Amino acid sequence: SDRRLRVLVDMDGVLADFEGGFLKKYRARYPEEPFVTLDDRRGFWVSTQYGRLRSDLCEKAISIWESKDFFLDLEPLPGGVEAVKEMARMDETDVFICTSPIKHYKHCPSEKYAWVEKHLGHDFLEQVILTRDKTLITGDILIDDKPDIQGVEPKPAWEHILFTACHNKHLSISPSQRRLLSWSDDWRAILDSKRQ
Ligand code: UMP
Repeated sequence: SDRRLRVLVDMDGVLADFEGGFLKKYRARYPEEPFVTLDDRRGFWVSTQYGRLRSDLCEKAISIWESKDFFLDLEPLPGGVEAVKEMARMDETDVFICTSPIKHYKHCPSEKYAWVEKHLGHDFLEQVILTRDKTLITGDILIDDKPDIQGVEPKPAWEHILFTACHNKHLSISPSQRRLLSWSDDWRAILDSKRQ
């Protein structure tokens, strides 16, 4: 029906611990190199901050998430899998996982599907949307940790709910923008606020 609520949920930084998984594998592979603690992370792009630390560290950072098993091995963030499963069981609610794969496509897209199958079950593969442009996807809300979500559509259908992450927690956002502080925060109230 046209009354159903459509929720789009990002994967990296919202359901899967990209930042924690990155730092752990970066330190294991480059134990002698400097790194950025999660507390000191600023800005969405890990590669940009590492490149500012020392220019050659940009490509070392990229080498981590381009490696086999990086995306598959990411740990679920607390409460995310449970929240998405509960949303999917709610009346009049459709939930999709909306995630941007990296352009190095050897491992990332298939591992994103494998992660969803592992943590949410085979049937949930129906709900996966891989896109580099989330503005093209229609929905009532998009829960995403990236502060600026842009693409070819200047007026996306969704309201962006900023999911708090190490890299965005200090950002002051416009009074109109809403945050979800974690999956312990009241995501049900945000969904209810969008229902007809
Ligand atoms: N990513 C990069 N560079 C970075 C940080 C992340 O390419 O410095 C990748 C990881 C994800 C994608 O595949 O960007 C972000 O996807 P969304 O969370 O926006 O869906």
